[in-house]
Order: sequence, then structure tokens, then C-alpha cells
Amino acid sequence: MSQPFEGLPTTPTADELLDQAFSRAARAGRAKSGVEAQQSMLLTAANVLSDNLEHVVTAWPDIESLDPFYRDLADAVGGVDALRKQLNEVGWAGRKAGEIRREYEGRFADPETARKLRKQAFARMADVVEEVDDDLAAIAEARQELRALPEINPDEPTIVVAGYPNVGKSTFVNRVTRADNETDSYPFTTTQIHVGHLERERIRYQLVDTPGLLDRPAADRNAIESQAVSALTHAADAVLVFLDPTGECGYPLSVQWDLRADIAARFDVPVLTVATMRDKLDADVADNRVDYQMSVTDGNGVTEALDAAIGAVGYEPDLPFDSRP
Ligand SMILES: Nc1nc2c(ncn2[C@@H]2O[C@H](COP(=O)(O)OP(=O)(O)OP(=O)(O)O)[C@@H](O)[C@H]2O)c(=O)[nH]1
Ligand SMILES: [Mg+2]
Repeated sequence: MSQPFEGLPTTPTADELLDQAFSRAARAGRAKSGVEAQQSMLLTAANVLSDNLEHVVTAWPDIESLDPFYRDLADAVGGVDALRKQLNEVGWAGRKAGEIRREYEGRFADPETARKLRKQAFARMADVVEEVDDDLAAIAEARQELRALPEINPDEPTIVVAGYPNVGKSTFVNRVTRADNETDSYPFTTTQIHVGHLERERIRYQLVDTPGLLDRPAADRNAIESQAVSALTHAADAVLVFLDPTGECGYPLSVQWDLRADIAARFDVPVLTVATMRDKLDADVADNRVDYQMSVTDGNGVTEALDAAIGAVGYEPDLPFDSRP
């Protein structure tokens, strides 16, 4: 399983395409003389351009058939409508190169006319390719962003970990995910998505830590971040919201509760509330809205919180984990 944008080839610029097409054409022309040389140049340039432009388009997966998680992320990066339009423009330019060739090739009467017309055809091809330079640049940028996306398997149960910065999300994810399967980080626009894996009763779970996305009120997210959150809502089977009851993370408990409400409203899956940093407190937090309390530092309550999330996902094993042989 790999993510759908991983293998996207480099997107050329208009200049690169034209350099390649015209230098290959010049080489083809040198092998011949007279009208034939001009014809060969015209054909070569048109073929190189249409093949390369078409390749830019066909290299992309069909946006419509993408998993919603990836479609939303693609939408976050520049927007899928814009991307579709840019790919259409590039496809048009590829076909146009072929049209120009067909328009000129029958008119090469004598070497002198042929040379003049071939130059004219090249100038028109260059104009067409220059016209889609912006589209090529936008496609190149979308590719750059999208190929860095995490590999989230839509078929694997996914637990999203949310909460304000410094509440202990990463410490928890690193502790419970398999040591032999280290947490991978993926830069996504202004943020990073971390994905760790763990296995229970032969079922592989994905644990997603999302600094910069689910760590502040929805109103503070920009359009890209909101779209990325929307992608996460497709991927999540359960959400763990972490609260630091000490407030030492820098956010008062009341705003942490507001974030929890925000997330619960956004996600359609079970949302569990976990108070972290239990070791820093003398007693349990007396608030019945807290589902679990734990300390990742001394390990107390960690298994319980994780088991609850796994249970909430709904792939609950027949036997309790601890009673396995
Ligand atoms: N005492 C104590 N410290 C903890 C516990 N869990 C995490 N920490 C510490 O709290 C700090 C913040 O933890 P992180 O896991 O980086 O927090 P985070 O939520 O991932 O923060 P961001 O990545 O900034 O969103 C680190 O210094 C951790 O070592 C805990 O249960 N007890
Ligand atoms: Mg973190």
C-alpha cells in the first residue's frame, strides 16, 4: 500500500519542454537534408511536445476515484478543481502541438519555403507551450506537496490523537507504537502529520498525531488546515482528545474543553477524553467528562486509554489483550 501521489514524475517547465523538443528536432534535421530535414524536425518537435505534455496529465491518478482522505488533501493543496483545470490545459497544449504539425506538414513544397514554415510552426508551438507554463508550475507545486503525504491505509483502523500543543500527544504515540516501526513524519504545508502503527490481535492500527491541525479552535485554522482536518475526519475511526489538567502546557483547561467540543462536533466517530500528566497531580481530576487519566512518564493508565480507543474503533478482540497466551 502506498499513497497515490508517491510515484508522480517531475513536472517539466515550458522552457525545459521546448529545449528538449527543439534540440531533438535539430538532431533529427541534421540526419537529413532539404524538405525532408524540415519535415523530420517538425514531426520530432511535435511528437516530443505532445508525448511529454500528455505524460504530465496521464501520470496523475483519477481524482474522482481517490480515497476521500487523499481527495480532501489534494483539495487542500491548491484545490482539485483548479488541478483538474490545469491538467486539462496541459492536455490541450499537447493536442495543439499535433494539430500544428498536421496544419504545416502538407505545405512543405521546396526547401526554402519548408524552412520558413517550419520556423513558423515552431514559434506557434512555443507560444502554445508558454501559454501553459503557469499550469505546469501549479501542477509541479501540487505534486511537490502531495508526494510528501503520509501513507494512511484507508482499510486500516485509524485513531487520531488531538489536543493543544504540549499536552503529551507525541510522547504517547511514540510510547505505544511499535519500536520496530518508527513513527514517520510527513511535512504537509505548514505542519507535519505523524503516523505510528501498532498491532493488536493481528489487527494493525494507525495512530495519527497531527500537530498544527487539531490543536486549536476551528476558527483559527486557515483554509488548507481546515481541508486537512476534513481529510482526517474521513480517516478516523476514533479520536483521543488529550487535556493537560495542570495547564502547564500553556492553555487553560477551559479552552482545552472548548477544543474538545469543537472536535467532537467535527468528527462522526467516538471521541474519548484523556487527561494527561497524572503524575504531576496529587489526585484524579474530579470531572466526569474525563474518560481516562494517565501518565506517560510512569506508564499509569496508558494501556487503559489505548485499549479504550481500540475498543471504540470497534474491532475489539474476543479476548482481553492481557489474557493472550
Ligand atoms: N510529567 C509528565 N510529562 C509528560 C507526560 N507526557 C508528556 N510529557 C512531557 O510534556 C512535554 C510535551 O509533550 P509532547 O508529547 O511533546 O506534547 P505534544 O502534545 O506532542 O506537543 P506538540 O507536538 O507541540 O503539539 C514533553 O516535555 C514531554 O516529555 C506525562 O505523562 N507526565
Ligand atoms: Mg507533538
